[in-house]
Amino acid sequence: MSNANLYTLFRERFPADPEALFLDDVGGRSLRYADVDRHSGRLLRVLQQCGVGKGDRVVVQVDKSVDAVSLYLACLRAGAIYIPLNTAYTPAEVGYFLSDSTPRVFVCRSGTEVALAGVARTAGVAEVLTLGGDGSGSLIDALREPAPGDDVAVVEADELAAILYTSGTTGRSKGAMLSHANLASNAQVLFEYWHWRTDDVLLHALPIFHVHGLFVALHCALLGGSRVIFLPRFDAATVIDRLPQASVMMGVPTFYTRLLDRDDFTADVCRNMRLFISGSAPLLAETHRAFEQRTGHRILERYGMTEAGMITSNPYDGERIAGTVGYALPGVDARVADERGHEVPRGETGVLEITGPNVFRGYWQMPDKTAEEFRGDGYFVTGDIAVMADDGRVTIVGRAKDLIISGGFNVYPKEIESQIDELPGVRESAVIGVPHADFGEGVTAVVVPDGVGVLTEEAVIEALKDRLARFKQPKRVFIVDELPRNTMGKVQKNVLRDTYRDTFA
Ligand code: MLC
Ligand code: AMP
Repeated sequence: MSNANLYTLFRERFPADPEALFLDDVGGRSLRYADVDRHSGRLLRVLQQCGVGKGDRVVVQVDKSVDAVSLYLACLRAGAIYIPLNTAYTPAEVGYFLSDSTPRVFVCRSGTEVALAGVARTAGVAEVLTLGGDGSGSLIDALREPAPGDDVAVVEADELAAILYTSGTTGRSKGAMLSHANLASNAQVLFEYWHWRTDDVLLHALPIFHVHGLFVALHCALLGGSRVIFLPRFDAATVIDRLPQASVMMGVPTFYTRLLDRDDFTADVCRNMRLFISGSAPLLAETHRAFEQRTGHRILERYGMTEAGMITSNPYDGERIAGTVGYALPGVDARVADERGHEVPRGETGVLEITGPNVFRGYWQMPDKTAEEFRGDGYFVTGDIAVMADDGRVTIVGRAKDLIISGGFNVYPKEIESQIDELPGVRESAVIGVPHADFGEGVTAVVVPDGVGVLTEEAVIEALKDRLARFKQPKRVFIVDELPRNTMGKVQKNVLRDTYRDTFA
């Protein structure tokens, strides 16, 4: 029987050269392809000793590192379900994910295990480990102990490899279930579509708890047996320093605007680059133009989401048109539809719906929510408003879902509004995204006090500190007498967006 485990696909393609580097240079540590099996095999053994087997969840909230990548690969090999969490999440937020996913093991950053022990216990998590090399309970310390496992669990194509949480319009995060086949098919398509080469060198500055940095970037590199310059985070000066050694970079639009803000970002710095890719949020046409003027490179913009990996892409050889996200990827079928799921004529606006081998298996333990977001004929409703040209080229023109994207991170207003509405002195609130030169959209709250006591911007921001990850916290809070409403009593967020559009100008 053949094994659909994604790890076997990667392993088949590791380069023969024992010196070939996979991860290069994060904090001075590297990982050769020749060592990937052994390194992930040791972590595999530790996971197995903790009782992790097929279908068990492993929740991971750790800093970006060589070991973190090995832990992901170890989970694949165990047939376990990998659940990465944004390192910015507060203990309160982590508690929700642990209770919802009920993992066998939770791996956190060393130094946070005490703060997180309480929420882990409440969620009934048996093992809390760290990757830290600090003694007790650390996976890294265990690394020195066990002989590496060399097994790779046999899985069916539809078995789950990962659950990635994505917030919802109801304010409650949903776990998108992704199978080995979802991930493998998308990786193989992108590898071909973007003409990946084995001698490509990927500059990797994205976080590895989201689709973009974890799957899109790392999977392409693994399929190529390519080298990855693995930076702990995006820092424009470091990126400029390392770009001359790279041939491919992937980033969110903020990466590109921050690079353009610097005089030392020049065409010469990009002399060995083959491809710059942007996604996760809309890239402004003006950024696309400025980037080409400065470097001679036309950024290739693609579009995707947690539930489906990559969906459309501008072509590698054909025209990369600013402001568009290109064509449905091979194997993906996309249509623009009205609110009943009927396809609208080309050139007209509607919601983008998709099917394909990349589309997820549903939301973890939310069958009703899953059913709501699929049409009867199997198309998944993305919630993005799009127009499709006669030749199939897609332009994203808006969002049907109430979502803010700040620096490539999604923020669902409902979640923030619920937190603000619970604060003493608040009657109600509305959270909007308004243009922000650095983050694309800046989270902004408009709050109506309850008339008892005095409510200030500072007090609201302070009160949210322990409740919400920093990137979700409003960068500005406006206190107003009332919110604009339509005749149905619904808050008019478009009016608010207009009123506050120059907040970060
Ligand atoms: C950090 N902060 C943010 C923020 N990131 N605030 C709003 N939005 C963000 N994205 C906070 C910091 O905590 C800090 O708070 C302050 O803002 C300024 O921080 P900074 O030093 O300027 O931020 P930095 O650490 O440089 O991070 C910015 C960034 C990062 C853009 C490099 O956010 C990032 O790497 N984003 C990539 C997100 C991503 O990978 N998305 C892919 C999702 S997958 P304070 O209080 O300290 O001042 C997906 C599917 C698809 O969407 O299609 O790809
Ligand atoms: P996430 O849930 O983090 O995966 O975010 C997915 C959402 O990001 C999509 O539904 C889109 O709204 C948005 N997105 C991703 N790529 C692009 C892009 N190139 N242009 C516009 N929006 C994008």
